[in-house]
Amino acid sequence: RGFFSRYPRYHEILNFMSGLAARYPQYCRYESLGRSNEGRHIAALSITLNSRVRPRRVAYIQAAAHGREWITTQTVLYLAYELLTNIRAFQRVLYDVEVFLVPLVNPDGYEYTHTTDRFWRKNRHRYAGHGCSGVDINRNFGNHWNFQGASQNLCSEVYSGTAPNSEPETSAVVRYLEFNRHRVKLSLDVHSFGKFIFYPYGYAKNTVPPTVGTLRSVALRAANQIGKYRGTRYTIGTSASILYEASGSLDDFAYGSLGIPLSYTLELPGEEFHVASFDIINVCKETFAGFIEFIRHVSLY
Ligand code: 0X9
Ligand code: ZN
Repeated sequence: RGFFSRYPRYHEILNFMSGLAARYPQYCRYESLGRSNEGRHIAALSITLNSRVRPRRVAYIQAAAHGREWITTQTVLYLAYELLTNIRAFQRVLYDVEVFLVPLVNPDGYEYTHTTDRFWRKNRHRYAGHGCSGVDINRNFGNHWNFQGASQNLCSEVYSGTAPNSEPETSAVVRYLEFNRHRVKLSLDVHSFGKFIFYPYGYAKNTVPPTVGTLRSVALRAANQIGKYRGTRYTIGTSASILYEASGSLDDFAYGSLGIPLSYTLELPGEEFHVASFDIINVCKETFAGFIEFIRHVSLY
């Protein structure tokens, strides 16, 4: 498919998503969680075995909270495409599980990386009288907000915003997760790059969550599945211990504030946030195996 051999723009992504929902109405719903700073939709796809029945559990997967991490959107769209075109093969995994996908959390930042600056990370919040703009959505969540690895300097790449949840992109996600907190068993925040699977907590070193054993073993299984395609090897741990401390991120918020038992940040492969066009499909395929493994564990809750 041509769609996975290049990087689509915002409108193409929305067309792809609504196209899937139109083609598979019995399994798929298209919705908007809200609008970004610049008014774009935070679009979502809900995938179930029967769209008239509300499953007891939800697997939540989001991508591109950081504008420049293009490959992440593609892997989540590929997941939607593969599930829907092959849904009978996933009957067991999807039993009483709704897969809820938000492939483009930060559409403004994403579009800006296509038009103006390939390496833009933050959203596009503008402040009157300031030269710098943008809040790091992955520092804007309300768990240890602005505690470490975040900045109150507007010009910083990790500017945490004026308050927890100050950004429309953050609050669209938070509203959905809070409303569904008892159903959501998995939260996967897909980023790039580095081939890491991070579990909580990321806000400080040597903070180990009570269920670290489960978090590790599910991550290990997912990493194993990813490796089967072409030997890609992931490193598993907390971001504080293997990358850096950073607070106000979705992983800590989902686990620590909402009690979502399986909460992770994935850092996909890539070189300096980029994956070459010819390689998009390979990253999509290997990551797909990992996604399915994560989703498989949702049915145990
Ligand atoms: O810094 C981030 O937001 C993530 N890395 S990225 O290079 N994609 O920007 C890592 C976040 C890991 N989670 C926590 N530190 N809580
Ligand atoms: Zn990122």
